[in-house]
Amino acid sequence: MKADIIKMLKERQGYVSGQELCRQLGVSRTAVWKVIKQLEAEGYEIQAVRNKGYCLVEMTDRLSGAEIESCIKGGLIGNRVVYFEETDSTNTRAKALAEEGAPEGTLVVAEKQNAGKGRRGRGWSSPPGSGIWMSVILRPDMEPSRASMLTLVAALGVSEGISRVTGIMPGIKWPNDLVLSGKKICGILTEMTTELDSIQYVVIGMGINVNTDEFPTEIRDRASSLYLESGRTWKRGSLIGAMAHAMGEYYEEFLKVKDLSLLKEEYEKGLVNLNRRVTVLAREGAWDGICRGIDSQGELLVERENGDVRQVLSGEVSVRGIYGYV
Ligand code: BTX
Repeated sequence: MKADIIKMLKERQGYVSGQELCRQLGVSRTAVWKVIKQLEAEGYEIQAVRNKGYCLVEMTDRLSGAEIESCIKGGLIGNRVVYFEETDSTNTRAKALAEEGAPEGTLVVAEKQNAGKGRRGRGWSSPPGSGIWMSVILRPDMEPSRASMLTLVAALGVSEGISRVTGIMPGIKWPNDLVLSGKKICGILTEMTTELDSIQYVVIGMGINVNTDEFPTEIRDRASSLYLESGRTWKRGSLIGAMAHAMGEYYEEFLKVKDLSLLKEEYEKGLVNLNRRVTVLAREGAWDGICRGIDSQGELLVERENGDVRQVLSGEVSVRGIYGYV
């Protein structure tokens, strides 16, 4: 009910009468009044005027389960929201929920992670109040070998969601980072559990630096945020709503063919590596080439000096630009 009231207040430019809220939600005036008081205590500035009703004047950027639910625009992703004030890692929580049978589309969000995970055992800085740390549970009916493509689907969704809300279009550094001015503003970690030859569930974790104004010294030179790049702060709830919606749309496209052939062009539009020299850090040694895009399986196409084009599998290698991080 809290999420419904937030949503109704947000959608209306002016006042919503208490009577209307009661009627729509099928609850008493006292119940509505109690929720309004709770929302005020949580930082929403609500004007209550006799004979007119309630009007949302301002809201802080504080996240809560109800705030996130009020921002979800329908679609698969975010059909269920699980929110933590603090947790170890939303990926770890999402995996536990998936084991218990949580449905596809469940979105797990935390204000703070005390053990945020990057890839290959690396950490992810996830302080409270400034970023979006979230994971989504997917249950696609396909072979496990196709799951790594979902990282690219998520990158598209996050990038499109950011662009719809802020007008800023981040670049994609294949396969799983979003960058602005050559610095990382988002990382994606995909984890999977399989059962024989099929996927039981996939958890896609996304960390987005939104209003971060300062990073730990060890990542300061390669991390940035939407705030640092645009000079203003953004409402994380609106971003979550837009990213979840966009990701749902791309995921639907992906499921039609279970590969990236319908999304390849869109992905390449954002690909910062495109037509640039990259260094592929493979286990057998590093080699250079020019990035020519991706194929329908999400592999990076890298042209060598002799004109041969090699496919680079995500997970196997890291790709670096010859200058700096991108
Ligand atoms: P990655 O291995 O590509 O990147 C991790 C590296 O990025 C770290 O070693 C560090 O150098 C740098 N780094 C750490 N924190 C940040 C940050 N906040 N911004 C920019 N750079 C940073 C990328 O791994 C995958 C990250 C996924 C994070 C999400 S958050 C929600 C979900 N839960 C969870 O535990 N992980 C995912």
